[in-house]
Amino acid sequence: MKVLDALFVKQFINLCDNGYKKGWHERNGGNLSYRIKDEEIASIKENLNEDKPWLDIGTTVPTLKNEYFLVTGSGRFMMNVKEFPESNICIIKLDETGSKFKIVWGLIEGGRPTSELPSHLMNLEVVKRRTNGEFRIVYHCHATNIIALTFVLPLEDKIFTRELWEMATECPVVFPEGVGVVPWMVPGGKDIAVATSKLMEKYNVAIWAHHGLFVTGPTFDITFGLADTVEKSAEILVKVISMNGGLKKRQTITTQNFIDLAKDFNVKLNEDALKD
Ligand code: 2HA
Ligand code: ZN
Repeated sequence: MKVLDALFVKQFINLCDNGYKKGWHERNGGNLSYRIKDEEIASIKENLNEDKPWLDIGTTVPTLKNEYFLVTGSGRFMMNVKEFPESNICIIKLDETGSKFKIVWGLIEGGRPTSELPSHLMNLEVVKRRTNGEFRIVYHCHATNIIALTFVLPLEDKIFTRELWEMATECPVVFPEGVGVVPWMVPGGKDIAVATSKLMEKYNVAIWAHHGLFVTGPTFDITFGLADTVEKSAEILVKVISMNGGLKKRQTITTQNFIDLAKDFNVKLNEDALKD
């Protein structure tokens, strides 16, 4: 099968386009990675070119060795992925040690995979282990309202979790484990990758202060839906704060409400965020 005919490639491209339409991908902002299933690779194998040089990842991800990933290109614009996928995304294969990769399809005009490849692969490694292989997507976007909140809320997991939960009743059901926050760090390197992947041990959402959002999930819809839910909640919070001269709320979803909700929806909420 042609690579562009594969369903996972279509879904990947669709996510890029939906994120762009949301306004989360100005210029070359944001990136996406997908750990490809064996049967999906088998279906497109004849169209991959394995005769390529190995390049350094910049970190080591031993449990992802020999696996294939579909990723966005460094410096590429999400805006262009739908129209020109072969120029803007690529499939990479990792080597025996999980420290090198080669580009086996895509980026036909040259270039490298996303500048955040270390963060993507380290997060994919953590969530692969944590979910027994179920999670295979990591998505980074510059979600406007989440970024805005990192200028006014304390950069604490517990506070972001509680505030975001309070803004929409479905939030604690969609991300019961809460969200983690990474303080401002230089993007693109191993340090921010290590900090983010530590958070991915317990959360599916990591917020990068003054930068954006990292989310992970099992399917494209669920992963995008998670970013969408978190950002929608952040947008409501920005409106509430703006209307109300600060963080004072006249009424909100209370601790007892969350406990009742968790019981009915059968979810286990992050206990830290339930403490008043
Ligand atoms: O791809 O968003 O964090 C550009 C970025 C880096
Ligand atoms: Zn970014």
